[in-house]
Amino acid sequence: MKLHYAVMAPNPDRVRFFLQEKGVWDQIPKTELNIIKQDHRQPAYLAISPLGQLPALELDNGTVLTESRAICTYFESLYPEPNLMGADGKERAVIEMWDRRVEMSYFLHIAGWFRNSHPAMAELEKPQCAEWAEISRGRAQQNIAHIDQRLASSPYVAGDRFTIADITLHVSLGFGRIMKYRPWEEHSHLAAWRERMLARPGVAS
Ligand SMILES: N[C@@H](CCC(=O)N[C@@H](CS)C(=O)NCC(=O)O)C(=O)O
Repeated sequence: MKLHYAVMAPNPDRVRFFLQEKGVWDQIPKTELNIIKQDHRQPAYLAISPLGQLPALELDNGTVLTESRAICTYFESLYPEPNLMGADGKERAVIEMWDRRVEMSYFLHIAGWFRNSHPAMAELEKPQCAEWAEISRGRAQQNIAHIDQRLASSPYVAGDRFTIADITLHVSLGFGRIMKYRPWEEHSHLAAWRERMLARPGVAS
């Protein structure tokens, strides 16, 4: 198997933190691509992953997984402990619900804001749309308040223990810093949760 990834990119980071939490990141064969240099749009990579997105996991039988959550699902089956995606049907559903909620209500809006306004994205996101960026910024700022409220009554995003949903939120907050957006400075429950995340060796790096 081979994992194709990039540094400082949120979807590859989601998989990296997941594997670091499982303690197996160093064991996985990998190739690192540079998104800014557009390595992921060159024919060699497009032959593996025609959408030209990272990460991608190439399996020995030729199967290619190209969604970060799907890649995590596969690694969860290879390395079941520590469990990060749910131990039974109900817990899996609850964790998926929160993970998707973070992704759809926050991460995607940070991405829309960044991709449509940051100069570093001008070559990759054509055309950039200022109105889209502004709507995305507003939605991200509105929706992080709901996540803060969730963390007022729950120590972790999906409940009483650390899961992939915390990784997705942590990666999303890191991504937002590119836009100098630090919502933990105005949301106290998010701030307390973030301190717990930064204390974890698997996600702090
Ligand atoms: N839904 C996909 C999204 C993958 C994705 O958009 N990856 C970004 C990096 S975070 C990418 O490859 N961007 C390159 C581009 O847009 O040209 C996943 O979860 O893996």
